[in-house]
Amino acid sequence: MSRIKTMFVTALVASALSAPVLAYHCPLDAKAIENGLANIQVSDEVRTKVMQLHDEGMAAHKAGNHEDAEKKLAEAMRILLNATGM
Ligand SMILES: [Cu+2]
Repeated sequence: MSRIKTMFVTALVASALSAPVLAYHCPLDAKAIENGLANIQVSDEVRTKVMQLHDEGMAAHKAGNHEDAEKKLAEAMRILLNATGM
């Protein structure tokens, strides 16, 4: 469990740090969030909130509104990271 968590957090941080390099990485962020939810135990409240932001983010991404999408996906990742206690 803790090794998976470490890998997940590493992926999240890498994704966050890559923001200035890649123009848009909404699908990568969404994937990281999905992996996180699959591998980390979080409360139903956190899961619901994270999934809502994930879905809103991907909807914005599909609509071509990538800045908005990344804001929502970043917020979802922040909530997930907080939920891990790191
Ligand atoms: Cu996008």
